[in-house]
Amino acid sequence: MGVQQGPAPACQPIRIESHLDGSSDRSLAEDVLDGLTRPFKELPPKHFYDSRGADLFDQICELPEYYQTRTERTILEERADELAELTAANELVELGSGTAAKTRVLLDALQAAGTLERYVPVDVTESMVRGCAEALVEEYPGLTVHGVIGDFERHLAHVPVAQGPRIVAFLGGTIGNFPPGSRRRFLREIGRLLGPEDHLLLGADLVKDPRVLQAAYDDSRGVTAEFNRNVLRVVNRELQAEFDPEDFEHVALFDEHHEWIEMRLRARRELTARVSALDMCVHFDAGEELRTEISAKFTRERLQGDLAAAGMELTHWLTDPDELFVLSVSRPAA
Ligand code: SAH
Ligand code: AVI
Repeated sequence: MGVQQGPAPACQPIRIESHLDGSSDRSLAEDVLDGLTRPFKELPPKHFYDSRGADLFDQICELPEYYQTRTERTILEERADELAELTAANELVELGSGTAAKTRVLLDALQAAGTLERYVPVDVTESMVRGCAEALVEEYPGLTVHGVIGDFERHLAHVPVAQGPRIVAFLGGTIGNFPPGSRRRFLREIGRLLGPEDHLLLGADLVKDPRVLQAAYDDSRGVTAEFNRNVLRVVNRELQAEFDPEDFEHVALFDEHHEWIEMRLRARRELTARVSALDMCVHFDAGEELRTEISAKFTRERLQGDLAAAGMELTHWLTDPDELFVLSVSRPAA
């Protein structure tokens, strides 16, 4: 249930709604119960992002091997004015907004064009939504922020009704973290946030040399390995479990058939860990793996196909000279 934190008369620049209210614990419990009792163990990647996981992700974005963030930022810097003119957007809805670091490039352009009125960040990490709302109303006088703390797979209906031309942004390549079937379903849900004149700005990582991909997910400083193991720390804290994250080795491999990266945690020894909140024990054989994330890589055909299946038409394909990453623009199909 949505809980509005404090009164929010029209003159208040910040309004934050939380839709988690303990349901995030339930969702983790369900995912652990379901994902850790299967023959091939799996957890969804959204559970990486407690505040430590969000910090680790920020560190990943600064790594030399992780080209995605700086490449997307450069594309945005080069094309933001064009996007502002194309969309004439009053508002920017951002899914998985994080620290909104790159978003500022777009907000700057919309402000310079004189159209910017409202920013709507949607993220499962409460501290991210609150922190960026406070920072942005300081940085952009006159901007209102309507933050939605929630799971974008369950709570998109709580995104407020559009107040004018809208951009929905889903940056960073997070669309690649969905498996193909749910990716199309999710894009269809996103389409429901768009009116006929609105635009979707979707960042996606492109297929490339597997060695470049491998290095991006297995960096030399071991930050990605820590990010990967963080999911076990989250399970320990939230569900009173007794995993020792050091019992697990970080594995990142490029699946050439599916053209996606898989991150896994591989048990270094046979072990059994109690999960007290669920009154259960989880057994791993030595070498057994838990899949923690897929990160799909795209070609133009793949993304266009996914968008078309979700009722959207690709209109612009903005990429860097090395074609590492794309910022795609699409609209509801006529
Ligand atoms: N958009 C930022 C952050 C990407 S990291 C960038 O481009 O750098 C992915 C973000 O999505 C994190 O902030 C994480 O908290 C959020 N996230 C992941 N799964 C989510 C879910 N199911 N619902 C809402 N937010 C989610
Ligand atoms: C958020 N998402 C797009 C990142 C990715 O590249 O798939 C998460 C990540 N996993 C390992 N490094 C970064």
